[in-house]
Amino acid sequence: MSETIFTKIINGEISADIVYEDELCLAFNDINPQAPVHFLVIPKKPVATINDITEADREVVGHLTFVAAKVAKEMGIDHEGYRTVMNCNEFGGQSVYHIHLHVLGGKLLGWPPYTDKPKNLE
Ligand code: DGP
Repeated sequence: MSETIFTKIINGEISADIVYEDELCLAFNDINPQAPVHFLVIPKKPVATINDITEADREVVGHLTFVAAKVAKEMGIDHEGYRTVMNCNEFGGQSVYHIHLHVLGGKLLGWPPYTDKPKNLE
């Protein structure tokens, strides 16, 4: 897969507001927050989309959720609640092709996550 902006963040080539890091993953605040708290948890291994996850990635993919919950707790949004989202491809609204778990919280979130009739129901 071609390198994305997230690889540059992992390699320290561009800066990000990093909130957590370990050997498997990195978490940093989203540059375009959609909620008072909005950070991304990404694997250090580049995987383009959820569709590209292999058997070998099972541990790290599970670890993303573990880290999301740990950081959410540290940020004090665990009790009121928050949302995790991983977008996939065009219909999912994915714009960076390096999987990432969005963690959104700090206010009551709306549902469903679209305003127009979704394309697949037209
Ligand atoms: P998605 O649309 O699900 O692929 O989400 C990509 C997110 O990545 C989007 O919410 C904005 C965020 N993002 C893109 N480029 C950067 C960047 O350079 N720094 C940070 N912190 N976030 C970025």
